[in-house]
Amino acid sequence: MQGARQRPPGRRIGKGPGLQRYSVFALARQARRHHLGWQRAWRDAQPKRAYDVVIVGAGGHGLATAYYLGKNHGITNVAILEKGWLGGGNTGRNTTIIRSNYLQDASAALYEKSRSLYETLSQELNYNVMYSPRGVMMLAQTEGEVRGYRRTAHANSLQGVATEFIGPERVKQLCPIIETKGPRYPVLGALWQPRGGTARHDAVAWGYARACSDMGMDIIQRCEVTGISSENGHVTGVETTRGSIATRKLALVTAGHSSVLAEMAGFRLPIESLPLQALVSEPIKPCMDVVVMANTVHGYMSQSDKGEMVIGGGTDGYNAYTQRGSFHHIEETVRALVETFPIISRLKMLRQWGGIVDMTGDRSPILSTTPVGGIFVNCGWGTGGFKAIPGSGWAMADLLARGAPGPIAGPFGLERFREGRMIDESVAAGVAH
Ligand code: FAD
Ligand code: PYC
Repeated sequence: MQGARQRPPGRRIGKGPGLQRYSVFALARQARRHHLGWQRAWRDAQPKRAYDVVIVGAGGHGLATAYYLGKNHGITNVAILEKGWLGGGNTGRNTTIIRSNYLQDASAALYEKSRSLYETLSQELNYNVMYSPRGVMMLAQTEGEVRGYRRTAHANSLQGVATEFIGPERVKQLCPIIETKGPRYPVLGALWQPRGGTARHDAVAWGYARACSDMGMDIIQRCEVTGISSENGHVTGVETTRGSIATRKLALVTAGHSSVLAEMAGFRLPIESLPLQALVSEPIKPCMDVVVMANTVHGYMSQSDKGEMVIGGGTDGYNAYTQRGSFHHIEETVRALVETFPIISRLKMLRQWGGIVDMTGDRSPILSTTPVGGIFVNCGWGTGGFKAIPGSGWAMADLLARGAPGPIAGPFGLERFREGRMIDESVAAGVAH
């Protein structure tokens, strides 16, 4: 790529001449200086006239794409444009569940790649993303779910993903606060992934941002893309609220706003945008050290390091762009969880918020070339893309650098909707839709 500032692929991030390394020694040194010597984690970049690659959206997926472009492919003349603040979209609004217990081979390969990258992400980025593989269980509360999860456990063992189907006694042992003999749906077992868990969502965005900035990439916040230009069927640049920027490679990584960006480029995406909400309770003493998802009654819960119960349910039943969500959904979610965990019945809820998720018909993502030359799209993660950030970034960087998908992104192209080659994950997607 001409004019690219090249960095040898595979170089370890965090040892750049300019970048302060975080360590216990750095902490001690800074403590002696009253913490006045810390650097900014990333530069506040001004837009240049042109870049080799422009990425729209500084959520986890956009930032991870940029990071692996630099790390794996040596491409660093990259701008990441963000209309708000980095990590302010779904990446900073999700409930941080990480798992790879999907049914289809293509999904298991993508999500397990991602989960395995999470295992060492803090060391790789020299930034504590607080990955906590505390274990994730998906409760089976109907005979249909028992059969479905047993099937997934078998598929996972063939795919090399460590999950197992466990009975109700083991569920109770792992999570004593569950009411296994529930009033409507008793717990019949669960799909258990011991190395699933959670991570700190903001830290994932911040860690990638810091590493990208260290590689010389420009993260440009408060810079909304308002138009996309092309000539002879190939992208030439973008219009933004901070001026025009030329590029021959453009990645649209804007989650719930993907259809808006696609319309600017002149094509359509099979995406629906829906609000999904979550809430947290007042902090309480540690009472739960696993993540539990109860998809039949329709709710899930984990406990944060601060002690808050982190709670979510399903998407709203209609398309919208409000980062809020409807009130009756909270009621339905809380009712489901009180039934599953009676001890939370008198907890006060502290905060509630929403994000706009990008849903495909088969509940699988899109990592793809598009009808416009040089434009690539990464979207359709719906309710479950936080767990996928490292793997998606890895695969998307490959797609951008080579202009064609590698083995991980291959099955997730847009053409699957035309060819009827769906990757059906409507059950494994984790929340009911
Ligand atoms: P985002 O983080 O939304 O980033 C896209 C960015 O694009 C935004 O910052 C936006 O401002 C920017 N943008 C949009 N339009 C423009 C424009 N015109 N110009 C410039 N910038 C623009 N996933 C899990 O795996 N586990 C979970 O437990 C989980 N829980 C969830 C709970 C909730 C309540 C929600 C809402 C989502 C949840 N998800 C979960 C899904 C997950 O959050 C998303 O799939 C993931 O964060 C998507 O990341 P992203 O980088 O694609 O999108
Ligand atoms: O994908 O595991 C998931 C998830 C949980 C809550 C929202 N999404």
